[in-house]
Amino acid sequence: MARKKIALIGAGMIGGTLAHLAAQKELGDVVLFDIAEGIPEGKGLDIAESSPVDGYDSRLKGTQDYKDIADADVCIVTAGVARKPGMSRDDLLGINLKVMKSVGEGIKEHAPNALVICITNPLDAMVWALQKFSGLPKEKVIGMAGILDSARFRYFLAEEFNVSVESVTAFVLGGHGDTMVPLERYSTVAGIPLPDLVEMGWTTQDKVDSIIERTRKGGGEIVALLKTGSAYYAPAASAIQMAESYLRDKKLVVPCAASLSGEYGLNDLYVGVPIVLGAGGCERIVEVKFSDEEKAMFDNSVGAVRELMDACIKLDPSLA
Ligand code: A3D
Repeated sequence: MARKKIALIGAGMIGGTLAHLAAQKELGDVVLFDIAEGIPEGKGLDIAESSPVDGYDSRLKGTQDYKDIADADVCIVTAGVARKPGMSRDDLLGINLKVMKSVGEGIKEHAPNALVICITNPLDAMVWALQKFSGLPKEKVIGMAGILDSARFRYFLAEEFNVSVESVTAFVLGGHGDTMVPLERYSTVAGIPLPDLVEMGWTTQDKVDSIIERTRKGGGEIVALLKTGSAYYAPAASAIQMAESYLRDKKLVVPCAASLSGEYGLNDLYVGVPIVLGAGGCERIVEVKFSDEEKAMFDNSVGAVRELMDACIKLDPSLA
């Protein structure tokens, strides 16, 4: 069987990390595409030169030509600009919307059968625009945010309980931003929900509340530390898990930004919800029952996503 092909659109901090992980895991051959000359070629060659040491067989190629992504099985999009201290994800909208247009057209022409995973911020609005610009089926265009936000929540909880990160499951839904919705009832240690753990004296509600607040601001915490850009190791690992679930038809149930068509009472909108991610792309959207308080948080988050979509439509009326 021929190797799969992974196209990375954007070869910056996340793109380079994605290339390294995809090659190490032998997910397929990797094409790094970027408008910056030399960067994708240099990163591709550097990673390829580590392959004899690490013992993996993936070919890597850097390029500025969309023709090289031809017939990719997966395209992971990080093209655009990242946050610097003092910037919100929404500040990126104007620049990155234009980037989504050119990327969408490139994918449409050269890799129309790919699964497209968008990472570029502001995530929910950008993946929505990318689907429209590319014209690919909605189930084949999804956004990475929920796995990362949930991973941050899981990591902080595992630290608090002094247990393995693998024993902690967590659920963060809604838009990727300060309005994201971490769900306590669906977050567990070995199946025991967080509210029960509070009752059992493992932690206090105050601690849980501060962990939720830290999770909401998790991206900003890294931006403030790095000063020159935003997180890239954990975002790349999260997107690679999505690519792997698709390529190996694992059907992981993971929170992703997915296009809703009636689920949660919403239409023509991307927001973070649990999905079954398999060979068909987004194969199923899981509709979680919300409490009144959770529903209010989710609605608030959806409102924030809609505002960003409206801002996109103002800039590019073809999206309406
Ligand atoms: P960075 O290292 O700046 O890489 C972006 C790359 O995109 C650069 O190499 C640019 O040259 C390239 N680029 C710009 N315009 C184009 C274009 N038209 N076509 C192709 N390439 C282009 O950023 P990064 O890798 O750190 O972050 C990439 C994006 O991911 C940013 O928008 C971040 O805000 C976003 N991000 C999202 C999350 C989520 O959880 C959703 C987390 C972290 C970062």
